[in-house]
Order: sequence, then structure tokens, then C-alpha cells
Amino acid sequence: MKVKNNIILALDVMNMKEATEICEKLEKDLDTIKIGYPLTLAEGLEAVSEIKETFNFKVICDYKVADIPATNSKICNQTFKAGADAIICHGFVGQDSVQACADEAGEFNAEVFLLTEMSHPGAKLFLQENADAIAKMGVDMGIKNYVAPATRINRLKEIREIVGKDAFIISPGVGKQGGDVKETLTYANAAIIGRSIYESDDSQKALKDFISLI
Ligand code: O7E
Repeated sequence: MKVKNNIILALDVMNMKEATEICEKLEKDLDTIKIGYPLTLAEGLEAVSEIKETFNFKVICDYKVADIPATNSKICNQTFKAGADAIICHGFVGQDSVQACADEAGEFNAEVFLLTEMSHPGAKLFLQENADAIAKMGVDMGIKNYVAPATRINRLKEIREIVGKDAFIISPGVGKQGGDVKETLTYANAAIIGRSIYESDDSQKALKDFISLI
């Protein structure tokens, strides 16, 4: 995946009006957005189709898919039917569940991102000790895209070493969660940024400020 300016906007607003206004303001400098549960639960899966139809964005659906294979397939099927270019799935559920997402993505010529370690402090409790194994599983499965934390650069670096230089890593946690955009992009291909942009009084300037730091 190619991401303009190496920044993906996390569009975690709660209604289409706000989502559309932000996209209009930022569409010159962005070409990839991430839609998760906040907007989808507020507005339905149509939010994905509507954003795809209105803007020339690639849409990554952040549904952190983490179920049995049969259910994962159904979740992915609906998401790709709505027009998503990619979906994010959890790795801790194991190879069969991740494979179900990858298989469904293959049917739609879409992509899967494998979530390794999360960016929040709580991820240290259970997820961190298994994150390397999750990344290794992804490599063995031929997964090309990963999510790794901008809040712990050493971990981002270690996960990059596992998945290799040709893998595509997107990294959340820049801005509000404390991660630094430039440092993050030393190891990640793109930074995922949400509140620091969409909660700003001037979201255009907030985005441009990040771009100028890269
Ligand atoms: O902190 P913000 O506002 O810049 O938003 C960060 C976004 O990335 C938000 O949508 C959150 O749900 C997501 N995220 C994390 O913050 N940490 C993670 O470990 C993983 C994600 C995520 O996007 O998961 C899949 C990429």
C-alpha cells in the first residue's frame, strides 16, 4: 500500500457530518484513512461506502477482527463488500483465524494488516510478551502488512526486525499517546494519527505540522 505523506488519519469521529467535513479539509494532503468502531457503530457500515464514494481515499477498516475463522470470514466479507481496501485483524487468535481474514481479502483483492503489539500501557500486561511470536507467525504465513506501536520505539524496531524491511508497518500512537512522528517513521511506513488532527481547531494546520516534521 502507498500512503501519501506517510500519514493515515484515524477517523474516530461519531457522525458522518463531522467525518465528511474533516475529509474535505484534509483530502489534499491525505489519501488513506482508517475507520474503526466509533464511526461504524454510529453510522453503520455505509460510512465506509460513503467515504469511498465521496473521496479518493483508500480505507483501512480497523475492526481488530478476533474471532473464530468462520466468523472472521463473515466480518471480512461484509467489510470488503462495503468497499474497504484493507482490514485489521488481531494476531493473538492464532493462525487459522488470521488465515480466514487473509483468504477473504484475497477474494476481494484487498489487504490484511496483522496487529502485533498495541500502543496503550495495558498492552504490556498480556500482549507484549506474545507480540514477537505473533509477528513471526505473520511472516510464516506470508502476511505483508503489520501494525506496531509508536509509543514504544524499541518494540517497533524489534517488530520491524522480525517482519523484515519489505513488510509494510503502520503505527498508531503518535501525538496524543505520546509517540513522535519522525522517530516512528524511522521504522514504520506510515503513522496513524487521530485526535491530534481531528480534535484540533485547525485540522489542516495540525496535519501540515506533522508533515513538516517528517
Ligand atoms: O490516539 P489517536 O487519537 O491518535 O488514535 C489512534 C488510533 O489508532 C485509534 O483509532 C486507535 O483505536 C488506534 N490504535 C491505537 O491507538 N493503538 C493500537 O495499538 C492499535 C490501534 C489501531 O488502529 O489498531 C489497528 C491499527
